[in-house]
Amino acid sequence: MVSNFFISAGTVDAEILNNGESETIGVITSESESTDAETNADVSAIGRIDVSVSMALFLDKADFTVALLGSDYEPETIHFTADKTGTETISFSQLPDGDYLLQVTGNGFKTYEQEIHVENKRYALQLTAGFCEGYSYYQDSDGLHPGVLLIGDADGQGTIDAADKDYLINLIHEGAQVNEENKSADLNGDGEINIEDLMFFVKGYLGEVDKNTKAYIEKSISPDAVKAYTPKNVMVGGKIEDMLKGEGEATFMVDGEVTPLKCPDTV
Ligand SMILES: [Ca+2]
Ligand SMILES: [Ca+2]
Repeated sequence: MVSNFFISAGTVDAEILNNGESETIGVITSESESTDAETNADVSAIGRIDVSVSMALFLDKADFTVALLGSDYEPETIHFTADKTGTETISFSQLPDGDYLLQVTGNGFKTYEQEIHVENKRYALQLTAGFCEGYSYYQDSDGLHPGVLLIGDADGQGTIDAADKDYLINLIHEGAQVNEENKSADLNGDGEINIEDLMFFVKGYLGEVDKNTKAYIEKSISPDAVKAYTPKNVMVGGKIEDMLKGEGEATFMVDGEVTPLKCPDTV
């Protein structure tokens, strides 16, 4: 027996080809009328936004708060230290279609904002603290680059301008210690306010000129769009949804014959 799985956007047809004849054993679709509670999820709220944040600056400490305005999600905070860099991903799933505003804030960083129009898909964005090597961020480039979290908001007002430079230089001149009021000026998070912070300010201040710091948004099919419906004459082992997402394997038994299937392979 030969089994084929045909997978398309949101709809999956399962067929068993037996001796050259085709017999459709089921149509798997996000709109199928299954009695399984899991397959009856609200198909109008399948949008998903995945935000990845990583470090492209050598900082002792940095915390970022990621919020999706327009959604019911609470903001989440990401912590980085000199020893803990890497990439952190925050996902917002089951989003109804509509317009959302991604907002990322961090001590000493310009407030990052990007509008995302959600329409039944998965939207993936990468953000980096600082610019990455190997990408062109100029306005007339192709725009295929991560978004940039700009360092340099020394006075904690959410923007980077000449006032930050004056504020920082005054603090350095005074030999100020870091406290709750001026902590934004400790841009590199090392517990001191000095010339190193001024260097980081310059990175962010100059970084904005003629640059596009917004992330390219990668669109793909939402994993929540893939819902499985099992016909009565088919027994299933494993989770079909996991298999369709490429995360697992399901076993089908039709008329007593077992057929293992693993997406995207055909058997
Ligand atoms: Ca500022
Ligand atoms: Ca510092």
